[in-house]
Amino acid sequence: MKTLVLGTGRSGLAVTRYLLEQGRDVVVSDRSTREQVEESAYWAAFAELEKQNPGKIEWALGGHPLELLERCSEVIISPGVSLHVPFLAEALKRGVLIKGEMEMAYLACPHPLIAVTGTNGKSTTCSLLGNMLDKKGIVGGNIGTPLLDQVQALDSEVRWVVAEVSSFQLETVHEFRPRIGILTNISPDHLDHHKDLEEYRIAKSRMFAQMGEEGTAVFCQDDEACRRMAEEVRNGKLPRWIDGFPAPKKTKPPKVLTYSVNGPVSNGVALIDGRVVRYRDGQSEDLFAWGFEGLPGKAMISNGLAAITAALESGLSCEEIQSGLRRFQPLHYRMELAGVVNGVTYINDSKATNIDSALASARSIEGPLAIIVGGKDKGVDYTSLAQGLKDRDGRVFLIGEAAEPITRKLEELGFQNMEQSQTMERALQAGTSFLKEGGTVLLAPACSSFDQFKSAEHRGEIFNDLVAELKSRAEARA
Ligand code: UMA
Ligand code: ADP
Repeated sequence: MKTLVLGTGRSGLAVTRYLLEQGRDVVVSDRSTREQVEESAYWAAFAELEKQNPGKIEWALGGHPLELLERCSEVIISPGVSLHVPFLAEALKRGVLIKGEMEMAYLACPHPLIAVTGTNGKSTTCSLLGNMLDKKGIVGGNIGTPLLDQVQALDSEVRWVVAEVSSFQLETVHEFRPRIGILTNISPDHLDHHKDLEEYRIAKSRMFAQMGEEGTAVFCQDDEACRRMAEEVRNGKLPRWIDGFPAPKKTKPPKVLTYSVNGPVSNGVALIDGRVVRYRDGQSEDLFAWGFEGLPGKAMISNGLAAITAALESGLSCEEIQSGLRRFQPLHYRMELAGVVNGVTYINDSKATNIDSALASARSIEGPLAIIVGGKDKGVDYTSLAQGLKDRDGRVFLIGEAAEPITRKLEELGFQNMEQSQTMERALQAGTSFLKEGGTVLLAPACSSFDQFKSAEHRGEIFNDLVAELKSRAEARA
């Protein structure tokens, strides 16, 4: 029997390479046609693998034919493949084991894992932990680098592996058992992949399903969905398992810690009067003053507290933690200052790919606002976005596939301060003209990017390039 790999992106490539190293025969399948796959960024690497392993890769491109289920004992899927595609629904029915690269990376990893999931703040929290651990840790996973590649090439000083884990990746873990697992928050997202919000929540809960008493589960006390899941973990009553998957082994619940920017917690870390305070069974211990320029605003402080809670649990000293926080450079396309031209500030939050993150960004900006919203429609309800935009009262410039459903919701609320820009270029021009007296043009799309761009990073790059052009034209005129 062969092993079937679904998807020829970054994750599928890492899995194929790993399986070939293990001497396995592999079928690689993608819904894209051979021509499309050959044009992708990863084709050269696949072709090289095929050359080095003659006869070991079989291709099934342009779809996932059902007959493969007769010949393959395992299916390893890429994160972007939904369990609802008909091929996988059939595989589940036939009891074929479906796994993902995160599960394989966990099994291949020689060190304990600190895993971070949540709708927003994953990359920032992981990067902070990477800074704090310094040479003692590496960061990978959903952040952009397949963890399976990384865990096979670790420096000897590494003691901890920090994994950014998406709901897509968590759907297909089985034995996965991080030593420390963090949930930052949950709000509606990815409803084009998951059936509904509860299914999205169930996927996130798989992070904690196999954790035993040697583990620590960390939750944001300020987020309702986190408080609920913390309770479920404490009581050993996580939401139901995915139908067709093996049930988790019964374990004693892990230790539960929480963090808060709003007030004390029972066990964990909180920000109190500008200072970071650790709590153990209600007893407080003052650690250090908060004051880290790279982490402005409540959301970033919350990510900082998540990282501090996990770092303390992994045995790092306050000096190591503060040094990591001090060295933190804001990540690209997350509230990034793209430039200031003729009194207008341009902020690039291309990574605000859901409603909660986009509204948090809009609220954090003071003064006149032109906000660019829209992109690929992920099937979420835009009512809260429309209400939040109305309350913030800036002018809204709509782009992409989701422009229409968002416009409808804004109109239902009687909001009219908006225009259809369709493209990023037009939105930026129109936003700039609107802010003649100064203010902020904010890119906070609340949607993913795949309708008009290759990725959120690509969208961010285009925005920065357009701002750089504006700047050089303004300088040439001056
Ligand atoms: N495909 C199929 N059948 C399907 C669906 C997709 O064959 O039914 C194929 C596509 O044609 C394509 C391939 O699968 O060739 C793409 O796979 P993928 O979408 O999983 O992308 P990868 O390049 O493998 O990258 C994945 C993650 N992508 C997604 O989750 C969508 C990357 O996260 C991750 O960094 C990488 O693995 C390494 O772990 C990106 C992401 O957008 C950054 N994540 C989402 C997010 O952060 O919001 C969850
Ligand atoms: P993720 O990896 O989960 O997408 P990032 O750290 O990359 O998260 O941040 C993405 C966007 O989400 C940021 O641009 C910011 O707008 C928003 N954000 C970050 N952290 C939080 C948080 N804790 N709560 C709400 N929004 C956040």
